[in-house]
Amino acid sequence: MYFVIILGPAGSGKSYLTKALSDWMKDHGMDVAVLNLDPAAEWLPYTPDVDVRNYITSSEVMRKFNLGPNGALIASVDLIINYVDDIRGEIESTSPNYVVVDTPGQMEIFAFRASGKLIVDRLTKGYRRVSVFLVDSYLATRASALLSMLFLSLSSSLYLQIPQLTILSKADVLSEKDLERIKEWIENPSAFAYEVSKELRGFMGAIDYVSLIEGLLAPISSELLPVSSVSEIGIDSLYAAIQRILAGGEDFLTEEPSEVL
Ligand SMILES: Nc1nc2c(ncn2[C@@H]2O[C@H](COP(=O)(O)OP(=O)(O)OP(=O)(O)O)[C@@H](O)[C@H]2O)c(=O)[nH]1
Ligand SMILES: [Mg+2]
Repeated sequence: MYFVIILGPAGSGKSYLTKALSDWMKDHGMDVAVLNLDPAAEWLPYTPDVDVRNYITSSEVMRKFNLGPNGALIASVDLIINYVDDIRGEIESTSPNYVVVDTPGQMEIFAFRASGKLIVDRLTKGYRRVSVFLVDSYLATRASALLSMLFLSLSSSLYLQIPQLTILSKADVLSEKDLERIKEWIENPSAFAYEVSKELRGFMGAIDYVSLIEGLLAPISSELLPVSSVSEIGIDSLYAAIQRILAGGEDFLTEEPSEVL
């Protein structure tokens, strides 16, 4: 079994990508289970095979403990830990090749708190995993916003300690020109830094943006892959990139049921 964990800020397109990627894999003959780990989701664009909401929902926690929406989400994510073994058992009983995991909307609650890491580690223990971090294309056309998102991507990867792919979600909203500009920034840290400095007009002028950007881009191995769940742009490339991380690109390794490591 291989875990693909979809991460990203609220509204970045995690749930739609969970659907698009898992549908694509199924269409290509793979055995995929979809796990919803968002206890606050009221509606999902897919039907999960395994659903945390069968164990706990934020609305229930809100009522029971008299909490507001954020407090309830924090508490429900903390409480998921009690059910991780059951969730893992449900997944293992169907032993799919891949498990695509949709995560809670407020990523800071999941990716930057002790319980999030604990849940991911316990859920995936012994199996290979990769996370896919979504940078919303609506933000990526502004160099300084893209830079902030790259920080966020790096910090979630450092916190969860999972190999991570950083992708541009909702790429269908970008024009060819936007895509070219973003590609140039990624390939050329000096051009990226120049644009950031221009936008920030001297704010934090003491920062050496070129070195900073070089450092941030180093773990984003090749490029910021443009992907769309609506037009399916880049889903095949995303799958190939996932494969490269999980199995060095050898399909046969991930298309057969895996041994526990
Ligand atoms: N144009 C476009 N819109 C998209 C795409 N993917 C998602 N969206 C839209 O973006 C919004 C948020 O998508 P979701 O998949 O629910 O995002 P999310 O990260 O799961 O959101 P939360 O779980 O609420 O944080 C929805 O209105 C989708 O219709 C895409 O590839 N292209
Ligand atoms: Mg969602």
